[in-house]
Amino acid sequence: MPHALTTADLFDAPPLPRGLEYHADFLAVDEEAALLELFATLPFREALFREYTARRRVVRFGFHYEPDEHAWREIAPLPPLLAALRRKVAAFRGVDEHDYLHALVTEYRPGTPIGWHRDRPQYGRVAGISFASDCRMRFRPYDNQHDRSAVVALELAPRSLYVMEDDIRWQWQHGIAPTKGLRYSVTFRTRAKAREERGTSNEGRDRTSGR
Ligand SMILES: O=C(O)CCC(=O)C(=O)O
Repeated sequence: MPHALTTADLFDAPPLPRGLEYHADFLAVDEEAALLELFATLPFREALFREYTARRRVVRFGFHYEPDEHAWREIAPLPPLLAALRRKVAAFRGVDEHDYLHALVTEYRPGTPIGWHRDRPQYGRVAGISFASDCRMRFRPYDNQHDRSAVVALELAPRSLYVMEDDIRWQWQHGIAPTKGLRYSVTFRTRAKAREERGTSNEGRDRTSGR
């Protein structure tokens, strides 16, 4: 269950940007093990973008926003274990489970990064769960991308949950440094409300806006 903050956390750690939350030990060890068994059966493929092929490999479930078609496409229903994970995250966040309409499983072989980006504006709230090994996730303000002192780093432990909503979702970019070990993540996304989409209109401005 979510990590209880210690006194050291409260006094030593700088506050996270608004809308970014981190919860260690969100999953139990046996829940992680069962999902890793599922991941071993999934047909991962390199993530393709218009201009390049990323090194990380992905499998998508639920609904996906297809930028070339400017449309939502239904891909495949979530396997039961992934649906159970979505239920757990949704209950924790107080969100209807079906609002997390998109589920992405990503495999990072050792040395695989994900570059600076914001998720597509068609997606809204984001929840990510980490598996198998640690990684360093970094955040930088969208309007201050060259100031290294503004970068906020978060070490993501296996079985942890992070949440990106509000400011961190729209006013910050994020990325993951090359992973040391094999890592998997599950990312659940809601569909952005019209107000959120209008609020950003950032497509084409982020070097890697679509994920
Ligand atoms: O692997 C993660 O936790 C982050 C994934 C991500 O940022 C993305 O797919 O856009």
